[in-house]
Parts: sequence; C-alpha cells; structure tokens
Amino acid sequence: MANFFIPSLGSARLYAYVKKQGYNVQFQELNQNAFFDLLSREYLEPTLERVQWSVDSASRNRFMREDLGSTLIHSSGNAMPQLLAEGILRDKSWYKSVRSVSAVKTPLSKFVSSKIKPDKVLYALLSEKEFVLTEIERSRKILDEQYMRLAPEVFLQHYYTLLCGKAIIDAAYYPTQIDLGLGFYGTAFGVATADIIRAVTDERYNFLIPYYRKKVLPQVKAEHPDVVGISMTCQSELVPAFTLAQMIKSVDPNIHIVLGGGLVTELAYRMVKNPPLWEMFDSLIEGPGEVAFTELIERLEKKTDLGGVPNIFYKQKGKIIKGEKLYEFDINEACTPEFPAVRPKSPLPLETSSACYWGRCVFCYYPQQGTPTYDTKAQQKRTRRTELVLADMKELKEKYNPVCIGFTDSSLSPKRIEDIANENLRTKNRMKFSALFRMERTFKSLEFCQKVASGGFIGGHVGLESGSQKVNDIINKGVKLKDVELILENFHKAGILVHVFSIVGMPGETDKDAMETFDFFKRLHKQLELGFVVYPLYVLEHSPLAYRAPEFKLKLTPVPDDILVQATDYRVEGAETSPAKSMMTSISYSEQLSRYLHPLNRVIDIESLTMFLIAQKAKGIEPGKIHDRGFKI
Ligand code: B12
Ligand code: SF4
Repeated sequence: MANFFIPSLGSARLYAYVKKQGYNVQFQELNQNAFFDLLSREYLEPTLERVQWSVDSASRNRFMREDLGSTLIHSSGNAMPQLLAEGILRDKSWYKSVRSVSAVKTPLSKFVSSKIKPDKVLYALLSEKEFVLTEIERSRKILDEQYMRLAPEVFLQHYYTLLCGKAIIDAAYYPTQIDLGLGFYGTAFGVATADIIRAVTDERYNFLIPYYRKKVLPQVKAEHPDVVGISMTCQSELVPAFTLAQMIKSVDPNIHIVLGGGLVTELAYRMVKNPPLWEMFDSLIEGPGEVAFTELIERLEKKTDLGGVPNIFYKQKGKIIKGEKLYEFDINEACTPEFPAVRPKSPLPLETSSACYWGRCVFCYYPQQGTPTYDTKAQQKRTRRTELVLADMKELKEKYNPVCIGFTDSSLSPKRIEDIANENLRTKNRMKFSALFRMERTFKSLEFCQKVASGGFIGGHVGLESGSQKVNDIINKGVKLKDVELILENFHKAGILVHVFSIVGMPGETDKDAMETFDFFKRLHKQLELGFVVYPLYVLEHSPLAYRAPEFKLKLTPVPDDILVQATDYRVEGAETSPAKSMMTSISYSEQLSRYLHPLNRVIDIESLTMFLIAQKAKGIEPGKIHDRGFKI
C-alpha cells in the first residue's frame, strides 16, 4: 500500500512476465485499491464505531474531545467541519429554499462550519454520521468510476470529501494515519524490527488488520496458493507488507512467502540480520524479480533446492541462506506491465532504464534499486531498447488509455526524451509523457525544448540539489547554474513543467551556500510550476558518500542491526554539519518557502500533487488554472 494516485509498476511488470511463462498466477492490487476499499462505507462504518467508543471519556474531558476533534479537522484539511456544516444545514427545513442560492449558501455554511470547534466536532460527526458516510461513499464511487476523466475542480471536490474518510481512520487509530501519498503512516510504530513485529498484530493501531481479514484472507483460503509474493517499494510499506505476510502465515504456515521490490533490495542485508522477522516469510529476492521469481516457483513445484534461484536469500531449517547464483536481468527481456485495476484516464508508470546514465552524484543510491549488486553504473542490459519502449507505450495506450505515461527511470536522457517525442510526432498515436530528468545543456536550445514539448513531453522531476555552484560541484552534479536559468526560461516558453529536488547539509556546504538554495527558489519559483522540495541530507550506508566518507571528512555512526533503514548518524570533522542541523534547515526553508507553492499543497502531498498537475497538463489544463473553488483550504 503506497500511493492513492498511481498504480505501482514493479509488481505489474513482474506479473506480466510470470504469466507469460505459463504459470497460474493471480495479481492482487493492494496499493491504489486498498485506498478505495478503506475509504468505503463498508469499512468506515465500523471504523467510526471505534471512534464512538471514545465518546464516554471524551464527554468527561474537554482535552480529549479537543484532541480527537483536532485530528478530525486537520487530518481532513478542514474538510470535516465543512461537510458537517452542510449536513447540519440540510436537516433544517428552511435550508431547501436557499440551498441553490450560492450568495446565501456559501456564507451560511462558512458561518456554521466556523462554529464547529475541535471540542464539538466529534458530537457533530456522530449526529451527522449517516450524511457524512453517504457523502464520502458517493465521492469515492465517483472518483473510482471516473477518476482523471473528471474536471480538476470536480476531482478535487470529491478528493476533499474523501479526506473526511481519512480523518475518521486517523481519529480511530491515532497516532497511526492513512496518508494518501504514503499509505500507512504516523508515529505509532518505528523502524526497529521489534516495532514491525508489534505492529503486525496490533489491532489497536493497525487499521490494515480488519481490512486484510475481510478482503484478502477469504481469497487466500479459497485459492490456497503455493507461493505468495509481496512487493515493497517505499519505507511506509514495511508494516503493510509484514502484516499481510503474518496474516497469510496464520492461515497456512506452509504457503511460501517471498518478499521483493525496491525496498527489499535496499534492505535485504539488514533483513537477514533479523531472524525474528523471518517467522513471517520464507525468502526474499534482490533486484528485478522476473527470472528469480519464475525460478523460485519452478523449484518449489519440483521441491528442489532453492539455492539455485538467482539473487535469493531463503530460510532452511531455521537458518537464513544466501543463494549461490547472482544474475543481472536484461531489461530487454521484461514484459510490458499488466495493471489489474486502472481507473479511467489514470497516468501509468513505465521504466526504460533501471540505471542512471550520469550516475555520478555522490549522495545518490537510486540506481541501486534496479540491481542485486548495488552497482549504480549504467550498463546496456539495464537500458531497454527504444523500439521496445515505444512498443510498451503503444500497448499501454491501447489497453488502458492512460492520460499520460510517467517514466520512473532515475533519469531519462534528452536523447530518450527526443526519441519518444519524435515517435509521437511521427505517429498519430500520441502518448504524452513525464519523467525524472536532468538539466542538461541540450535544453539550452529553445528549439529543442519546443520540439520535445510538441512531441508530448510534459516535464517532471529534476534534481538540481543546490542553488550554490560550489555545492553542486561537490555533489558532482555536472550542471552549471548559469545554464539552469536559461533552461528554466526555455521550459517556461515551451510549456514544460518542472518540480525541483534539492538538498541542504552536504559536507562542505556553509550556511551562506545553503542560503543560495533558499534564494534560488525564492527568485525562480514562478518557473517551477510543479513546485520544489528542500530535503535534508541522508547519508545512506550504501551510498557513494558513505563509501567515500574519509574524503568528505565524514564520521559515520553505524546503524544498529535491528533498524530497518540505511540512514546513518553522521558528523563532519571541523564543521557543524549533522543530520539534526540539515533537518532543521530543511524544515525552516520549507516553511518559509511554502507560500510559493501551489495552494493545493495544503491538502495534497507534494509528490501526489506533482502527479495530479502533470495529469491535468496532459489534458491541456495548466497548473495555474486549477483553482480550489468549491472548498476552502
Ligand atoms: C516511480 C517512483 C515514485 C512514484 C511512484 C511510486 C509508486 N508507488 O509506484 C512516486 C512519484 C509516486 C513516488 C513517490 C515517492 N517516493 Co518514489 N520512487 C520512484 C522510483 C523513481 C521508481 C520506482 C519504480 O517504479 N521502479 C521501477 C520498477 C520496475 O522496479 P521495482 O519496483 O523495483 O520492481 C522490480 C523489482 O524490485 C522486483 N520486484 C518488485 N516487486 C516484487 C515482488 C516480489 C515478490 C519479487 C520477487 C520481486 C519484486 O521486480 C520488479 C520488476 O523487475 C524510485 C527510485 C528508483 N529508481 O527505484 C523512487 C523511490 C522508490 N521513492 C522513494 C521515496 C522516498 C518516495 C516518497 C516517499 C517521496 C516523498 N518524499 O514523498 C514517495 C512515496 C510514495 C509512495 N508511498 O509510493 C525512495 C524510497 C526509499 C525508501 N527506502 O523508502 C526511492 C527508492 C527513491 C529514493 N532513493 O529516494 N515514487
Ligand atoms: S541524483 Fe539523479 S542524476 Fe545524479 S546519479 Fe542519482 S539519479 Fe543520476
């Protein structure tokens, strides 16, 4: 369970491949579908009953009422009081006659919602329960059935109502949260093995347990699979994945559970150090899963030794064993992904290369995700031939008719962008696309920018990293800041949209250098229509920065074995740089610069908003034309 806005790619590509080999394989989409299920009336009704249990204590304690009320208001981005005001007014017989007059309706609902303070929300919610659940269900259905086909304002109105469902879950399971950008979130569980083990059976704070019990386990019991593969891409999927694994094991401990995905590749070396976790699964696979998963099924079927499955760690007689075969998958052998549930006009992800053609930025470990060897170098077998990519796009268009394709490559080269744009220009089968890419010199040509834009290139995410040339040179970014201003101007003229990633706290960065990043965004924010983020520096154990620590005068504190993240605690000799300082600067800059971001940032997380704005642009609607009419944020 990761993101409400877009289906995951890895498992869809894996499914297509394994199916093509002739295996009887089923694909349960528990990412986007989980959001639509959890925010349904069927699930929210019993969840609201849990909130109701608190009413006794809350009625005796104002602070408890205010606590719960704050969650309901703020988790919903203020949508809850507005929906409640609508419900309260509808109960009045005279309201019918003024409802259609917006000059009366708007100030009236504003007035009523302003009276619903934190200590009153719970009572109002319980008295308007029927109305609230009906409205959330109506919005869920509309989004499910029409999704990106809806005009942006209509989509947002229903999305906003859906946030009231999110707030009900958040209030019932506080401090766990359902985050529409990250999935399972909040502060109930940390990242230590003990936290994960506690989380998987904790019905008080894990909202997925009743969901899996109702939606997934009956299917497992009916179909009784021999093998279940569970995919994890991001950190926030740890609890959802292990909860599912644990619950499947509780149905039948003989079902072989294998874990895979980018996060598993990243953390395999830590997972093997934590045998208690292995009570919940049997094996894990690093890197691309196509060949390895197929081989695993084959060997389990024939009951032969798993040691020959490529890139595997597996459990045997209580021991965790590393397979003897290392295998680099050739991405040219991958299949076009098959998505089981695509909502109308949804954007779809596609990968053309699992490496990065640049691959030299010192903090970066992204391209490791696509390989079992942690090697970030670009190799031919990690880059799919252009004709295959174009065929993938054609197939996706014919099968699912997405509004656009979002390339997930760590960095799509200008040459690739041009090839795809050329093909779009040549054929009538145009497929708009976005990507993660670099501010290469090629974009200094306005003509080039205009050509790729007319060939369907919408833009996407760019890592610039710093507003200081000195820091970008330390990073080895290979980008000249004086080029960037011209490139941004060209993008603006050509209608290419950008979102810029940056980092503060690199070793060697002074406060003055960091301030240059702040000034960069302040000065150029108008040209960054998809927004920007200022991240703190994470020094990850398997990043080039950690491997080259002495060169950067970095002192790293090893991460304890039971922690399932790679981020180390670090100090820089003779400088003030530390994770805490970097985090503080990132938060302070982000707060101060937030006024330059799209107003929708207040209700949609930055990654999801970027995808939403890209999808609208693909429909011809510019970010600046998307208003928050119909709701107040
Ligand atoms: C596309 C992408 C996104 C997209 C879509 C994410 C999605 N839900 O699909 C968007 C823009 C939404 C996004 C958002 C975020 N992302 Co992101 N994202 C990526 C990116 C660039 C590509 C992932 C991908 O699709 N790869 C291509 C597919 C084909 O590969 P794959 O998933 O690994 O699948 C293969 C294998 O792993 C394996 N496999 C997969 N499943 C299984 C299952 C089994 C059983 C087996 C055997 C094998 C197997 O086989 C597959 C086919 O070969 C990666 C970086 C990278 N280059 O990997 C970051 C990355 C995953 N994202 C990251 C982060 C941090 C985020 C955000 C938290 C950012 C933010 N601050 O909001 C959010 C979180 C959103 C979320 N919860 O998903 C981090 C995760 C780090 C971590 N440890 O958690 C990464 C690694 C980038 C980074 N280094 O910072 N992201
Ligand atoms: S930060 Fe971007 S450009 Fe640099 S190596 Fe990583 S993926 Fe490539």
